[in-house]
Amino acid sequence: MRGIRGSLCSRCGNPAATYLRYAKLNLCREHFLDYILDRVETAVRRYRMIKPGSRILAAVSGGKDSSTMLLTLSKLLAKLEFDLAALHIDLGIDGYSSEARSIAEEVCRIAGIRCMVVRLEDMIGLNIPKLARRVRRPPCSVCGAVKRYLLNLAGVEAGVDAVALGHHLDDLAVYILKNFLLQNLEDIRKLGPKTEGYDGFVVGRIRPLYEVYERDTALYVNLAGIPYQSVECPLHSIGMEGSIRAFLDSMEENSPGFKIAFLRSIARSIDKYPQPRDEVNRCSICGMPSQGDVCSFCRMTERVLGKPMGLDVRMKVRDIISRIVSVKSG
Ligand code: Q46
Ligand code: ZN
Ligand code: ZN
Repeated sequence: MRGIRGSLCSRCGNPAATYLRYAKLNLCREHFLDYILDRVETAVRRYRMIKPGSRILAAVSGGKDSSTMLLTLSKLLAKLEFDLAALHIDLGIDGYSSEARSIAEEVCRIAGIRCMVVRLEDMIGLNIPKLARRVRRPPCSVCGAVKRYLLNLAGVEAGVDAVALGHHLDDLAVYILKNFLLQNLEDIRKLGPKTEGYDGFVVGRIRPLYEVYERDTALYVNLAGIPYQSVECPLHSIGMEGSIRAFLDSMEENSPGFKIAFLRSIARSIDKYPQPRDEVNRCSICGMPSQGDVCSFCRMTERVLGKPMGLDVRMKVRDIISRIVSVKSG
């Protein structure tokens, strides 16, 4: 446990488990868990992520961030009156994915939330390492595209109002600043706390951890006694994000709370960033978002397998969802 030895919780006077510099608070275990739950609830309300009656599909990876998101959302079900189910995508990465899957399923069981699993190899006969080799692109770029496609597809097929993503404040700050430096301004708009879905083929996205630090998600799962995957994906590569993260960390070190202020300003000005022009057409094969006539997933699978797989995948995902009879309601 972190925290200054001998410090007492600012709320109850019991021994503190941690000190939060950005909030100038010493907190014991119970008050830390309550504090993070409160931060999530405040962000969900502030950015109007969930309305009463909303149906939300949470993407769970087995990592600490999405587990924190799932646990906190599950504790808000009754209060905010929404429905929640979870989706795990099994990417088939050796030494990583099987553990990720069993932990994700365990966390869903603990949270009392139904979990559907979409196994990429069952969908297209290839896992991420094989697909990336055949496409000759970096694994993370292929993996990111596949996850985005499957999440949107599952969200559309499940008829949910939004997919909930476990992106925390530290990662979002890095992505936003990177896109600003590269002047990919349309991509900044996609990184806000909430993006709207449209026309029944683009599902909305929400980020309940928009104002939660990565350090706090690690502490949350630790103090809550929740299992989480500690090994990093063996295909992970850092690239330019590493330097941007180091810069943002030094800003935070000198001025605690800097990243929160940065993300709040972005959320306030998000409408000033240009509207993404991509993904406004429907793929003529699978009906999912596409820049042109055929979506990138159908084009990619056609190139490596000789057949665009979007429609087949859609039918398989529909079948998985039909077996999830209902979702837990508040
Ligand atoms: S799982 Fe996939 Fe990540 Fe592994 S291949 Fe890269 S994107 S690092 S979150
Ligand atoms: Zn306390
Ligand atoms: Zn398609």
